Amino acid sequence: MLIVGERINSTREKIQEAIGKRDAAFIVKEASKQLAAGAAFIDVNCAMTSGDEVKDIDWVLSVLQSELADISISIDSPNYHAIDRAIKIYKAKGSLMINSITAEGSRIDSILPLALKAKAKLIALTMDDKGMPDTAEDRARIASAILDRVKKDGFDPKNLYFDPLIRPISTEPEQAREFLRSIPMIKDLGANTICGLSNVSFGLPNRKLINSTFLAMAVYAGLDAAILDPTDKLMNSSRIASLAIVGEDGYCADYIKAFRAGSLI
Ligand code: THG
Repeated sequence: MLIVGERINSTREKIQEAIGKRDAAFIVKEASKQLAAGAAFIDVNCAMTSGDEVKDIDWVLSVLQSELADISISIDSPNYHAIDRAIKIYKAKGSLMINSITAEGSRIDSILPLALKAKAKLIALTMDDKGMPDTAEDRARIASAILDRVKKDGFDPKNLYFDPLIRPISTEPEQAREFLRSIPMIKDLGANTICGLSNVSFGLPNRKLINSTFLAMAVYAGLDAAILDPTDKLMNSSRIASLAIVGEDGYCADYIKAFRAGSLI
């Protein structure tokens, strides 16, 4: 399972502060500890900062790649200009992921050429002009339309990750089930699946328990990648145990290694 570390997000106050103060050491530390905990990509979101997202994402990427020469970055922005700048500034030896497009035509038309040129992976939210779908079938229908569109321009579905968008079970108790049902349907189209987990527990106490249990269920459903905090011990334990249970950890080698390293809960 591909892990995208979520901690460098300007919705977190500490990150907003660090970007505002140009605290390079803090940003590098946030990336390093996520990489050490197993993140393959580091998600970077600068939308809630000074008001100049382009300048801020430029600074964050410069700082990260100057200390971590082979870092892979997920550019978390719907903003064409921020994505364009991030791609231009990125010189590290890893790869890029663009987070994200939707079924909205204008956004695909502008961002898809950037992804193709940068040979980046691409996250597509299963969302259209009508908003977020309720059912698994609607999620798969939107994914199929996006897939047809990106294939037409020669984008390799191997590099496409659909996010079926999880919604809070506190207000919509049927939504986690619809999400989970959509995973195999989308994978059958020939693309990958990804999601952020924290929305599932919105409005509930002890959110980490809900998030990590949901991750286990999503692993069983076949989720290929997740945007999460890899330094969260419960989440990490749940991920490693689930992968062993579904047979994606040969001889439970990663599980045993994590146990010996003391990183399981
Ligand atoms: N799908 C895609 N991209 C996404 C999301 C998604 N990007 C943003 C988000 N969702 C995933 N990233 C984060 C980053 C930080 C936090 C949650 C999700 C976070 N949450 C704590 C909370 O909500 O209480 C705050 C903890 C803290 O402040 O330290 O930090 O779904 N494609």
